[in-house]
Amino acid sequence: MPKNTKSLSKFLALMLRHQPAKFGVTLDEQGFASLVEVWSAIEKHLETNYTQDDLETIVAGDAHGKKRYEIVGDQIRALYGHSVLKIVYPVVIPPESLYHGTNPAAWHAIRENGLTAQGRQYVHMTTNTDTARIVAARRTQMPIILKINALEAHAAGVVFHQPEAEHYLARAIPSTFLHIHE
Ligand code: HQG
Repeated sequence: MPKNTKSLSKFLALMLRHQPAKFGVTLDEQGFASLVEVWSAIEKHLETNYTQDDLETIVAGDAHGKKRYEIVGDQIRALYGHSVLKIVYPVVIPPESLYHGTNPAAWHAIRENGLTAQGRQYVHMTTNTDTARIVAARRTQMPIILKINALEAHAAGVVFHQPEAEHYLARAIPSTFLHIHE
């Protein structure tokens, strides 16, 4: 049974999204780091003895199937959420609908201004309402699930990216493509 992989996942996010240099790790321009450097940082900075299986469990996705990292050959990267670089994602055609979980206070602003990236590089959307609800529940007891007419937005020129199967990104979504799903 894997140990507290959440701590390792949070450490990877800090290192691979925000502060690689602090942990002696170098990212290439698409966010990839050498697994050797990453293991060296894990073993130096974390007290738990994590195994390759633990790392692979995290890379495979969390309990809700959300993938945050990928391993390619002898390298690993975070799939999104970087503050130190901009990954170049291919442009994709989105499904007809996507979902975004938010909270009542934000909804007042979103209704006026649409979804905007706030502190991030992109607005994050999912293909399923369960994940949207979990994202929203980080901030509120009263999640608001927005349905995005994604295909329509795409037809109107909004550019979508897809870092992993259930997760889409866009710079912004105008309010005309949004409505409350539930
Ligand atoms: C809201 C985590 C006011 C938006 C999660 C959200 C996700 C607006 C908040 C990923 C707005 C931004 C992203 C507007 C949007 N005015 N508020 N015009 N437009 N908002 O954390 O989507 O665990 O930056 O609704 O699971 O909550 O890091 O984005 O409430 O997948 O892997 O402004 O981050 O992934 O909050 O979460 P965030 P998010 P990880």
